Amino acid sequence: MIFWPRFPHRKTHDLDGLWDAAWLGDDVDLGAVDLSVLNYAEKLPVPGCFDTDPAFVGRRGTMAYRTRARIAPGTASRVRFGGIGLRARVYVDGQELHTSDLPYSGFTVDVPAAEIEERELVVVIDNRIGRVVLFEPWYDFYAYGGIYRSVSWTAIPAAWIDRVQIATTDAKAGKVETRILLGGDVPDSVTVTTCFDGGDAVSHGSRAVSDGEILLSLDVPDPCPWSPADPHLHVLTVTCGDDSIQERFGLRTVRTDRQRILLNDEPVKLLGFCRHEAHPQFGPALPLGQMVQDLQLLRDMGCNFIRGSHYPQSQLFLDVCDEMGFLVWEEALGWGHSGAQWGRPEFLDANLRQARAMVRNSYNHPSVIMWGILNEGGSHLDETRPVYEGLAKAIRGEDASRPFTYATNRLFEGAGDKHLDLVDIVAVNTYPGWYERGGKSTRPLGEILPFLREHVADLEKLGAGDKPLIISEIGAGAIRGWRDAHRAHWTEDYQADFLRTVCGEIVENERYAGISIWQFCDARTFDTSQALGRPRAFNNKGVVDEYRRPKLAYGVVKEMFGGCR
Ligand code: ADA
Repeated sequence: MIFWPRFPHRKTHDLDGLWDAAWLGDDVDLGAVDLSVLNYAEKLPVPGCFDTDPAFVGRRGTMAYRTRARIAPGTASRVRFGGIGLRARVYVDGQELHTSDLPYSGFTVDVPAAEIEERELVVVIDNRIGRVVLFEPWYDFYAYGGIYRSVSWTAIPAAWIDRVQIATTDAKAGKVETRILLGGDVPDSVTVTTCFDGGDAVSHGSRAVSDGEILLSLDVPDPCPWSPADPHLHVLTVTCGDDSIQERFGLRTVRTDRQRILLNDEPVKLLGFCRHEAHPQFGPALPLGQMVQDLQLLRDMGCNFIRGSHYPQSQLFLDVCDEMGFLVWEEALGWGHSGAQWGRPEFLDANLRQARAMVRNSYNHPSVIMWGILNEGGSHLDETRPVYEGLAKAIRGEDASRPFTYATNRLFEGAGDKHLDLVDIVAVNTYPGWYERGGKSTRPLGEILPFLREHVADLEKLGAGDKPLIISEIGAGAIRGWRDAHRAHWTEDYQADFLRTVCGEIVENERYAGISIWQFCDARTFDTSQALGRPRAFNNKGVVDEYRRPKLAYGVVKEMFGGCR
């Protein structure tokens, strides 16, 4: 499926569909693949994960995917990938063109022109953990193998438009700053035309190109701000020379003011969930229908907010969030790093590449209101400072228009979290009443409120008392269908009681700028003995199960959030 932006002058092939596939085994490295001897005996869907399919379920190893497209001879082209996992090598007509080691991140591959018309695209996927820096065996979600998201192939002119970044400076008056990013044989100057919402084209004459970019300040005719209540979208068409691009965007600003988050200069309270892109049959390769259903359920509960835990989001999903009026925290992949990774140059390098790609890919989504990094990283350690600082700087360098954060669970460790000075919004993951202190009470619900209030006091001590605070994770596990008079851990009853206590506090207390409950739906996790604390090898803290069937807590959250939007 083709997501935004669109290129009206280019021939674009949507490559989603059934591809040929060849299973190479469980010990073949990408570098050792000989394409000429592959036997494509299988058929697999793209988008899709091979290890959710009955024939390869649970397998770890290497799979080659193959498809073809007709590109006019002598024409250069680009293949656009919405996201793969865990590692991919891309070949066209047998020539190796790219390796992606950033799971979930969207990327493009430039393909040189050729004299043949029918071109062959092969993508070899390796889903073995340990082959990429950014996925470790301790991550509490399943590491799938496949082409998770849509793929398209487009012919490009000699000089082409890569993206146009659109930043709102005044939502009501419709004032935007645009940054046109060019690629290919970039000329010194080029004629530029713009047009909003299919209206009259405005010529900007010949514009000088500096560092591959052109900057323009524009006024949107008939401006209508974007908000959750009225998610109005505008489309900007930019033509430079022979190429055109259509970017969809929303007029909205987001900033923080002391303890509050302001959307279009009005305070907003973020009420919602952390959401994994997960389904037993599809892994993270969710069909559009499932994305829409998830958002309908979230809306039904009165949510306005989604933390896209724990990786760069699908562009298609963000398109739908733009249209349905959800506010999204998008975060780079990273989970619980507290060991030896910090000093390794390749760790910083992969994180920087990933963070920059995330911001560039998602820049124009009005739904995305903040950037996050490194879930539960070692932010209490001095040696982690260069990575946190480097990423904060890189993200702000790409986009100064959105707040920056990371989810910490290190307020209590050592001298506490050491990098809160770097964030615009403090985000705390905390599990009182579930992973109970001491582990002695049968129903430790009484632990929740004192613990949350302790966090608020901690922030004062750590010098972050004046920043907005989001409880970015809190939750309790429940096995759907397990109801019991004891209302103990793992019952739907305990989870419902737990979330009633939590939501009551967050909704009532103005100190909290928001919450993303852990989590929306149950999601598959490790296939190892680490799953001993994860019955069924699922993280069961969803308020709906993996098939989106509600637990008792669904109704409780709906009751507590309802009317809060
Ligand atoms: C952490 C982590 C989540 C999940 C959660 C839990 O906070 O960020 O991904 O693993 O714990 O369920 O314990």
